[in-house]
Amino acid sequence: MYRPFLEYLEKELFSKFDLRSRPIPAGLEGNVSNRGKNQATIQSWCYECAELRKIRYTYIDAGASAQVFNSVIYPSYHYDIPLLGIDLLSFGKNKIIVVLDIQPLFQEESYLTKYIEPMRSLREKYNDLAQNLEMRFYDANQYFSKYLLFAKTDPETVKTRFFEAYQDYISLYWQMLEQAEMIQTEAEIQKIVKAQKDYDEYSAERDPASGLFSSYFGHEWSEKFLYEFLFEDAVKKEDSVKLAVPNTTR
Ligand code: BLA
Repeated sequence: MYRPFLEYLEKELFSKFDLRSRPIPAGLEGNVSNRGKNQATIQSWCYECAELRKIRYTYIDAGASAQVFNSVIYPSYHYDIPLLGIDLLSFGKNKIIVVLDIQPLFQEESYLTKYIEPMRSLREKYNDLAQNLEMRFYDANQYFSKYLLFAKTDPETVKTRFFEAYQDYISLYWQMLEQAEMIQTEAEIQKIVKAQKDYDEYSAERDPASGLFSSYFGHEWSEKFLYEFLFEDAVKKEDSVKLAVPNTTR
């Protein structure tokens, strides 16, 4: 269902940037689940180039029971521009959720004016795809923009109207990147490094996909996938807690 979205993004990337493959830890590039009747496969791709330090996308195909296309694009640490976030989900015929956002690294007014206001006209154009749905896992005020597209919809709308919106948002993102000025000072670069790491940490902790991965591929694989690939700059909370709090029960 979302293959055309993957293909579109891939074509755009390869035509606009000089991509190199970015290694995916062994065993995490793909997997096949043999649990249950429906076979599920997951496959991921990862690239980098001078402007974008990590481009990752993942496709889950479990036939009619689940189709997922998920992607995050992380700019180079020399740019303070937002990340591009894509999460397209379909669980059976009746649960289709699409999320698309240019995700701000900071919530300061000046930052939002510079990078999020330019999204406003697209958001207005696609108002029907921005349904102000409540977020149960994430905080809408952290790493999301107020102009995100977030809709519960149907296959026909995905194929037509949402696909058009998808192309428009991606092209706005390329424009943003083209116009971005390189950061010069080490202190400013470090601020971006930290913000992108915080994004990974936040996302790894909240990601509603962990149950989905576990059910198909097991808990161990799922944790590795989250912490060593999807959000590799996140440090696992349990580990730091274990280090910080000595075991006094023995
Ligand atoms: C929700 N994303 C979800 C849900 C799942 C996934 C299972 C819950 C759907 C539901 O039952 O309501 C799935 N998330 C995934 C998968 C991956 C993943 C498979 O990261 C990785 C391969 N999520 C993102 C990105 C965005 C995003 C980049 O990973 C930004 C556009 C958004 N996903 C997002 C939002 C929700 C969601 C806003 C709704 C969450 C909520 O209700 O709080």
